[in-house]
Amino acid sequence: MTIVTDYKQVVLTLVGNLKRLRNFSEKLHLEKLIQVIDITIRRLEVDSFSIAIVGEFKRGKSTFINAILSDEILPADVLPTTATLNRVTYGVEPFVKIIFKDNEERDIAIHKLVSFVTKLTPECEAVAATVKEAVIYYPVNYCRNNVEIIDTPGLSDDENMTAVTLSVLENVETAIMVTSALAPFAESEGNFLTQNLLNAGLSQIIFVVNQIDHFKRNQDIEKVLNKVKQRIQYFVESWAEENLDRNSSAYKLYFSKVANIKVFGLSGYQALSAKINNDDALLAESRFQEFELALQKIVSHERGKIFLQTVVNKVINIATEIIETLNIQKNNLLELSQANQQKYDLVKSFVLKLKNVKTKKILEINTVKNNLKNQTNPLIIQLENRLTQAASQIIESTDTSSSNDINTLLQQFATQVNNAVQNASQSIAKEIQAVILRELSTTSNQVSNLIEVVSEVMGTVETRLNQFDENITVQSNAGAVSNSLNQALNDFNQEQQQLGNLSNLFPSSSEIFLFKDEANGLYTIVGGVAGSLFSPFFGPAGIAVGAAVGAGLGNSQRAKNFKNNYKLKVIPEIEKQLRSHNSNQIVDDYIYKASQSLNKLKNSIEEEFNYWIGDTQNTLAKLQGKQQALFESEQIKINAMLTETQDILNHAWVIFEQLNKTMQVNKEDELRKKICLNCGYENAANCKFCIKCGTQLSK
Ligand SMILES: Nc1nc2c(ncn2[C@@H]2O[C@H](COP(=O)(O)OP(=O)(O)O)[C@@H](O)[C@H]2O)c(=O)[nH]1
Ligand SMILES: [Mg+2]
Repeated sequence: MTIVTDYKQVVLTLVGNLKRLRNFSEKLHLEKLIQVIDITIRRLEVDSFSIAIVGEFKRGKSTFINAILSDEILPADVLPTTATLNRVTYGVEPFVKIIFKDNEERDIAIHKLVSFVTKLTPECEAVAATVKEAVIYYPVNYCRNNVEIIDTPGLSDDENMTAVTLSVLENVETAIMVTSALAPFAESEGNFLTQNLLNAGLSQIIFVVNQIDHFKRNQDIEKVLNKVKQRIQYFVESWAEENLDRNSSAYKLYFSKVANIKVFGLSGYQALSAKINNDDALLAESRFQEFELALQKIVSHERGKIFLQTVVNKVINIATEIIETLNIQKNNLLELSQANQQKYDLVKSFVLKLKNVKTKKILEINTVKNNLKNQTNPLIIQLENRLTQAASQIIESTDTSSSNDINTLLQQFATQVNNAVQNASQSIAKEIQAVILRELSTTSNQVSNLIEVVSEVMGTVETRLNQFDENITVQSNAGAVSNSLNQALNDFNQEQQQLGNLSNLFPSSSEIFLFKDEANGLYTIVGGVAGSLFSPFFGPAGIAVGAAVGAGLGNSQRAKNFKNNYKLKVIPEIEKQLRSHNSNQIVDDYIYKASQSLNKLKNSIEEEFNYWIGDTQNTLAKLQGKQQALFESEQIKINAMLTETQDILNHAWVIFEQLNKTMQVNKEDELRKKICLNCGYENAANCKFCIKCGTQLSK
């Protein structure tokens, strides 16, 4: 399909594409694009063609249009005159429709126009301020078939007027920029051209250098025209250099509008006079016909292509902006997803840290359990030695000289040995207990610290998780976990107190009684609370003291013998009792209880941590899954829009190139002009009637 062979199909495709772009613009909230698209679609449907006459005030724009109309229709004056938009369009009978800003309409006679659209008097200016635009219906051939020529108020006049002019630019296909030969293309005109005209949606700009009648010599006129061309070239190129990337589509579009700068030097004023007075010589002098030929060509021959070009330019601009927006969104999405990933990773690292803390704590508690055994073992091993030592020491150090009564003496020995053994055993029991309690209390303190730190970390993690997705409320477990752990620690501390005194497992007090064994007549030491708590070291069987005890102990040798004898009897007894008693078992039982308590604590830690970690990991997976899905669906949507918009853009560029090519062909056609056999006027090749005298032109 080419535009030449199937113009209608191309238009349909463009409308379809614009509608798709509108849909995307809506999704992307690109309000400005929606507006441009709506206007463009409407223009496509109406098939209108608009030419705006723009330029600074007093360049002769209104006079120039009057010359086209061949009559003084639009008010022109030495003072800034035009205050509204004046649309000239075809009408069999001339009249004017005034459209007010409140959308009221009023038809007026054409000669009354001056009172509505000028600011020549304060009264007129007040009325003009209420007018949106004036539509001038006039039987001018150029305006047949929905062509309109728009007179704009002019730039730099005042701000409102400039705004009115700029608002028109998005809704026209061609702009004719009127400048004056007296001020060849001022800097302000250069700025208007580059910043406004070339960046508007329109696709063709024609330059008119008006008021050439100020120069009498042709070579001066040519000089001015060349100067204007150079200045235009300079402004266009330096702006592009500064503002556009050479490889961008904007650059290509920008230059396509000034690919062939058309500059017409003419005198609107002379042309108007010549037409009113039928002065052919003046008309020729005005050089107006050359311009009219171009205008004729535009409205009759090039119109469709220029119109398409404008639409294609708009499609390119719109699609490019949508693609830019989509790419930004895609980047944002990627950044968001990366930021999210980082947030997840951070939480994951916290969870992992907590897991490690837990594992370390469990290992530490296991070590404590082993310590209980390892550190008490040496004390158990010392037990027998220390008890027998205590017994011997007390036997050695007891003074026997004061008493000759064997019974009292024996009573005294028994009590002292008993006390010494008891003290020694209790002291060892205390040492063992101290070791165990020290380990347990260290554990308790450590776990207490752990709970404090860990519940803070868990709380932080939960707060973070809660911020991930405003639609998902993350249940907080940190408090409950911390409570449970504290409860377990309380229980653990309680159990330490319930462990009791290890020294209570040894005799705490007893009385020693001395019995005479009737069978052999010997005295026997017997634990007074035989079979009771005393039993670990002094069993129910008495200790035979032997025959040496009998006489008084005043003699030191005898006392020594007595003590030795006593030792010989008592110490093996202590050893025997110790062996039979199995004090290891008592300590083991104690340690077992302590270990059980540690186990309980350990299990609680394991359980609570696992619960929290498991739950947190689930939440994390849920959040991540949801966001991943959202991210992916968003990405799919963006990619789909991107692909489709890119297709539309590619299609627009194809049309763009085709149009450029046919424009080229048209330029060649231009050389083949149809000469009017009646008046000799050179008409464009596509003209059917002479635009000067109306004679039918031969093919
Ligand atoms: N000498 C000369 N004067 C012109 C020409 N065109 C317009 N003027 C005068 O310049 C003044 C401003 O013209 P006007 O059409 O109102 O300019 P506008 O403000 O651009 O619309 C008027 O006094 C016109 O008579 C021209 O081609 N030659
Ligand atoms: Mg004017």
